[in-house]
Amino acid sequence: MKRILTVQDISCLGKCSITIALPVISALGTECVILPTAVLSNHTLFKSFTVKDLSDQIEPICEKWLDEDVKFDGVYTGYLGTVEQIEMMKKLFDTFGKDGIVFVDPVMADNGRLYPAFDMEYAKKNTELCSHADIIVPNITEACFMTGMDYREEYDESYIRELLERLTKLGAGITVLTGVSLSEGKTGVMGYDREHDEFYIYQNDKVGAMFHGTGDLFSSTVIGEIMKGRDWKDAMRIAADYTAHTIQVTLDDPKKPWYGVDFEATIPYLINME
Ligand code: PXL
Repeated sequence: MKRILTVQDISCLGKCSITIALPVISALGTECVILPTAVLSNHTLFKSFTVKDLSDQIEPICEKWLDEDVKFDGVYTGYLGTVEQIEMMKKLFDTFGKDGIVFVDPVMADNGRLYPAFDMEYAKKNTELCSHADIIVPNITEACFMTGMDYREEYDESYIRELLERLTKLGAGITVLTGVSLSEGKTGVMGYDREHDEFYIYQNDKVGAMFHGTGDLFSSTVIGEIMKGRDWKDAMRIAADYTAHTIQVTLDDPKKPWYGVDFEATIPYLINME
């Protein structure tokens, strides 16, 4: 069985980061080892939250795994807490990422703004981290913070291509922009594979709602599908369709939580996707 390591926070309540990655990656048939960066009462879009930083646990935990000679087929980082933790990830990639895929979701911003816990220094460090990855999946807001380009709500394909070109210079082999709408009523991804000099666009019907944690759902699905042996483009397509389907199912639930999506209801659908 394939085994990946995911490094993100545990938000006890809120359906994001590890509480999405662990069930989704497991359902797709890959062992998901977790390295929690912090424990939060809930994610940071609630009106308040507690946070216990776990940075001092990262090294001792990794040392135990080294004693056990554990190997990973991939390392997937998501929401990290501090610039110091981002620094630690570079070493962690050297130690545990060299036999597999390093997948970085530079979670830090959406809708034109940084998340409450972050500042420009964090954004800069997160950008550096992306240059150590094989695959990166920023949304448009994150890409703007990473490249210095202006954030736009309305754009055309040339704007997205320019963002992709600038992001590609950071160094990852595969760069994928998420939340890309190239025509009315559509949304999806646009990616670039440097080795094959190949662009990929996938657009599905836009569901008229935004929910928290959907980026984590998308990324967990992508890495889970890649671990199944799926080509990166198929993995992106499946993840985009699955995320859209889950948003729709959540909207149809009269008792939906405001803070996240009902991915629990759609896991059976996911595992049968082609
Ligand atoms: O879904 C991204 C995410 C993960 N973890 C925490 C967050 C967020 C986004 O706000 O606050 C703690």
